[in-house]
Amino acid sequence: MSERSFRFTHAITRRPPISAVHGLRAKDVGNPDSDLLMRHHNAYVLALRQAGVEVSVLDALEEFPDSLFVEDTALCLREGAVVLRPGAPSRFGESMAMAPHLRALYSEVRELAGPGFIEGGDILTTESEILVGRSERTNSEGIAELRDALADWGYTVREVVTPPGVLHFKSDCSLLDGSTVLSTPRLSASGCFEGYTVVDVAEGEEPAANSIRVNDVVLMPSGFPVTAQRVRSAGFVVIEVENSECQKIDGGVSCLSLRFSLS
Ligand code: CIR
Repeated sequence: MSERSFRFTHAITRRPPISAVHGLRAKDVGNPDSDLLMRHHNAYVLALRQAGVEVSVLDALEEFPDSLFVEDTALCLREGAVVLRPGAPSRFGESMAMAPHLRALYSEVRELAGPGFIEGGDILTTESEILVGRSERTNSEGIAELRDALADWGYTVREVVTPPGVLHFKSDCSLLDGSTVLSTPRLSASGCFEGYTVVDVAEGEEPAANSIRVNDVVLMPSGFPVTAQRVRSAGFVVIEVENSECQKIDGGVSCLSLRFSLS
């Protein structure tokens, strides 16, 4: 079976701006500590490198407080990249800022014409399909535009639903291997993972659902020991990374990178 959904040669990240203290959040639990956020980001980049990925670290964009969450700006596949249209007005310019970096790497970069919206945090690419959760940031028009953009690359795009009150589809799930997902019970209960093997996160450990499989390891946010043990018991190698400061502005470990393979 192909492993294109989790074998990556490259990743793009962007340094946290000082303005990240003004990042969007559903609930105010205090601002991220800028120094600690930077230290966590450095450790995250190192963890990706140790997983065997060549990581580009782009300069901070102070005018966009959420610009460290590069995942929301694009969908990167083997055949090419698609520049997305974030549904948060304050984040729209982030995609435009990402496009030239994608063009430098890929021979084919597509842009969605709109008027729909779609953020990368709502997109889960598995071995057999691309699931996209409708959310406050991603609407059916955006999903239809993505489906059209990918048609000739042979991908199936399936529209699903992000649970109410949850920022992104992938706030609540991640890929562990081509056909195994880590999910919150509230999301898996929706039935969207029929045909997949599902590992549920432990009650009270919902943020652990946002993890990433990168080559031979699963990067998980630290502080969720029961779920980490479940993932290990399911046969995966877990590397924990500190993510407390991103969590204050609703960011998980997937949001901090675009991961892809150029070979
Ligand atoms: C936002 O609300 O857009 C940011 N504060 C967090 C974005 C997290 N991104 C992601 O889950 N892919």
